[in-house]
Amino acid sequence: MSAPDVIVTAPLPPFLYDPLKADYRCHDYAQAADKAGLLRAASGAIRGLVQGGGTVTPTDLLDALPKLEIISVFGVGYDGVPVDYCRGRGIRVTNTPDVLTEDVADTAVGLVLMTGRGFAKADRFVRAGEWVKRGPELTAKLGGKKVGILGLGRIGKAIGQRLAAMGMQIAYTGRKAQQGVAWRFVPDLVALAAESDFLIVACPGGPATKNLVDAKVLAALGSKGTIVNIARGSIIDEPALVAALEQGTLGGAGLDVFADEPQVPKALLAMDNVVLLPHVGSATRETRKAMGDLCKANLDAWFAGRPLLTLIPELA
Ligand code: 8YV
Repeated sequence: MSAPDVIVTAPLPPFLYDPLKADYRCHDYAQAADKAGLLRAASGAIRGLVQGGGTVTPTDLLDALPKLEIISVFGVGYDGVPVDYCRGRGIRVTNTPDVLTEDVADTAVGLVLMTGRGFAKADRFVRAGEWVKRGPELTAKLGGKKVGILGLGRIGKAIGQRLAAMGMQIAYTGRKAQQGVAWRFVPDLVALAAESDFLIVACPGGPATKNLVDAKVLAALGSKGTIVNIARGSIIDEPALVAALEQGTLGGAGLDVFADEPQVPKALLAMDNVVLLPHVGSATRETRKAMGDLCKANLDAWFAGRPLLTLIPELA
């Protein structure tokens, strides 16, 4: 049997793309200068699609792929996949959960340390030659401070475990209280923000959570509080975030994700109480390789008629 045709809609690292090219006839839609031409030539043969976690897949692209059977996401988030549409057409959607949980949780801890203890600012202080002129500022102790986690999935739990080990007090919100979790459930996000020193965004992106962290939530977190986001930029109302930081009604922000990556609101660049990372939550060599292996393993399983390794819960 000839290699199945697969369309690639995001730039992929060589450790995923090379093995993919060895086993599949890959059509590089992400890099193609003539995307319409690529579709005219190959759309009728394409049976698989590979995309990144943040890639948005429009339904009109899927309409142009009548033989599509599977979307394999190189990432845990699939907020860019039109899930209802895929259900309607029987298209499977797989992702790469679990393998990145620890790294993303580490990134959240890093942002708590960099904002709370001011480590990013302190690094700039040394580099600017300020230390020889004066002593560094005192910051706030993290042990004993209150952390609210929005979204206690696998990543949220791993964040809670790490911060609890640092002596922080953990509470969470989400759709429902979770069985077997010792941390306190606070049903209302505004109430959780009001009591928290750090509010950590760890829920999935997508229409259900768009702008969930709005001006009201940010006001409740207030000038004593810091927002940390390792999930999706879409979950925070970004203009409201910028306004709250500009007005000093929010204490600080540690952000790994943004609404329009790689664009970052200019106003944030000049703020000393904000730490900005370029979406590096899962960006270690080990984890990206494991994500790539799982992304390909799902395709391999599908085309060999074996059970998928992961399938998104909405389609399970
Ligand atoms: C990756 C992510 O940057 O897993 C996700 O959902 O956002 C990140 O781990 C991305 O998926 C790489 O394509």
